[in-house]
Amino acid sequence: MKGAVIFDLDGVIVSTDDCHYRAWQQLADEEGIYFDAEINQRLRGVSRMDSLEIILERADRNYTNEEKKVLADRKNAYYRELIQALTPDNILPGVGPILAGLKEHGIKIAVGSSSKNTPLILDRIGLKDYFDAVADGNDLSKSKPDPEVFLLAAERLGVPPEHCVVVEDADAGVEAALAAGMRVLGVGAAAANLRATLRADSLDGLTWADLSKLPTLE
Ligand code: B16
Ligand code: MG
Repeated sequence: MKGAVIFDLDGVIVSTDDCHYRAWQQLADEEGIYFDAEINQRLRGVSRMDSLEIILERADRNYTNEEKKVLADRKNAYYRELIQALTPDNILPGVGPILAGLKEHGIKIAVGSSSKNTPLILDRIGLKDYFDAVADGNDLSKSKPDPEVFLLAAERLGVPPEHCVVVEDADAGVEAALAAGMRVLGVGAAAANLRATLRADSLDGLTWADLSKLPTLE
């Protein structure tokens, strides 16, 4: 049977990771909490509230649940301001040709993202109606590395998990894909992850045929 490819959004289709980083940095600076690039790496693919918990590890006081909600909303407002500037030009190199090639060869494509801002981002980059299915942070009760997001995407595609390949930039996402019983191509920050089935620095230079070499898609 024809398989499917499920793409993570942030760090795979578009580089919103820098916008997340800047928004969290602004919040941490305002709160007087230490934050740096290394801590930021731990936030890749992790939900907004779980990301906040990681940032608050360096806070010198405890925050109530109500305060945490206010902080998360503030960060999201900073982030949404930044992503308003996204356009189709921000789609990462190599993504367009791979998506088109997969479609042309009858392989279904989906987005599997932790982000509740997925609909806004897909709209800004002109890919709102392009995918056969979308599963995102608005649908989820558990964050990556839980497989929920990818299992839901596969269900919405009507393709069994063993016929799905995931493309991910986060270690948490690689684990989520493996836990879903899927093969996974690690790109960007996950290109060094030896748990990934295949690894590449980016999608630039790869073709749909490179992905289709994975037996799941045949
Ligand atoms: P939001 P992905 C993830 O997107 C980001 O990598 C992660 O940094 C972010 O905290 C998470 O989405 C939630 O995003 O605050 O917009 O709901 O990599 O799973 O596409
Ligand atoms: Mg990601």
